[in-house]
Amino acid sequence: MPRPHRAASAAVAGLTLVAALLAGCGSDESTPTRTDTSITGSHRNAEATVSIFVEDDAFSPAEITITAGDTVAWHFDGDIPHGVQGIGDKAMGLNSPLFEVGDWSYTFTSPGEYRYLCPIHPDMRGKVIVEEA
Ligand SMILES: [Cu+2]
Repeated sequence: MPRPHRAASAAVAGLTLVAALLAGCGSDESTPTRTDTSITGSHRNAEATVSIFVEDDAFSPAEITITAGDTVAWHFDGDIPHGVQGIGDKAMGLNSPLFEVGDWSYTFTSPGEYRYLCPIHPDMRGKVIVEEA
């Protein structure tokens, strides 16, 4: 049963979105012991979205501290492509497409330090420190 080819790009975009959502939600392999069992829903208090700007050859700010449950949104605005790629097992879920201009976000559910770099420019590095909620 052939499908119209023009649907393919929309489908790819949809899959990319789903993949991003799954990546954001599926990285809880090292969940710390939670003593606060009263929070059972998907919403914790005061979840925030924090912005990092990706211009040519730098993440700005290069280091941020957030609270578990917060989302980091990388805003790409350069003349050449950049990406976000985690360093080490802890940051494995950080794996964005390459953008010259675009947005990519990731929700950090587990406390710890997440280091990342741009896969094209390994000298472009950043760190997200996630504190316990
Ligand atoms: Cu780069």
